[in-house]
Amino acid sequence: MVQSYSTVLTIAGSDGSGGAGIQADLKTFAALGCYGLSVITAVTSQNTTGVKEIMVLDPHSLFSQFRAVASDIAIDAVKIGMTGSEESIKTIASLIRELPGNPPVILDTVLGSSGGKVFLKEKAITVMREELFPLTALVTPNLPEAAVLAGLENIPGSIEEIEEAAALISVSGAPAVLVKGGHGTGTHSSDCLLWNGSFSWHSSEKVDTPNTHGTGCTLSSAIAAHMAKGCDCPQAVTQAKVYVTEALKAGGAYRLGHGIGPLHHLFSLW
Ligand code: PXL
Repeated sequence: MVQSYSTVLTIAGSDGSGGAGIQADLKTFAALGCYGLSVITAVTSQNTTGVKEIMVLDPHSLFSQFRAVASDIAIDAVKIGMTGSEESIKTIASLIRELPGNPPVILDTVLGSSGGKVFLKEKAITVMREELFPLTALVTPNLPEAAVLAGLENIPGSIEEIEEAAALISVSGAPAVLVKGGHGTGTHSSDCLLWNGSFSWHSSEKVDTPNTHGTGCTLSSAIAAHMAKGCDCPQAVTQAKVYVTEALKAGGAYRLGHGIGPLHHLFSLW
């Protein structure tokens, strides 16, 4: 009998060291039983010690990569990571608008690397809010990104502050918001989901590991994979957090490179 894959498209940057970006996304899709497709927005030169250089691809290339894939293959979910520039964001928005079937779009609001490299200028953030947010099923800022996107002076810390940040981001155009608490203090990584007008909190144990490079990319990709397979947003978040926790635990046993190593995305295979 002929079967259909659940397909997920990632629109993101390449990380040659394999821990984040497109490479993390494709491994996550594969681990969770989905067929991964990709459109590369930027080529970063990086390793486990940080991002050295970024080459943003021009809108024509995005257009051409996207059209080739989307004109041929049905897409069940989309994950957007590093977008690269204001122009890229506008192009991605117009391409998403013409995608048949309205698949769920998960936007990881990547504003910079954890090492401090800025990926998007302020004007591009405004364009992201105006053009991309309304096209998404979910946006997934971490705490520092939530502060920027919500226009808050301080990084939210308390439950009330985090819920307020999620609400402000939602008012600015995103139908659903997951504020990731991994950068907060405490023994648990508690994420706040604002979905269908109400808050739910999703908590997982914080894994004690030096290898956290690409955790955000991996979580948003895992959410997209579960949504491609038919989960609603809260179910997808719950299951994605289980996957990320296991991948962090398994990755802790390895050493790769001289800096912050990756998760073990394929822990269930080897
Ligand atoms: O984790 C954010 C991120 C996303 N995409 C690419 C990256 C990084 C962080 O370094 O390199 C390509």
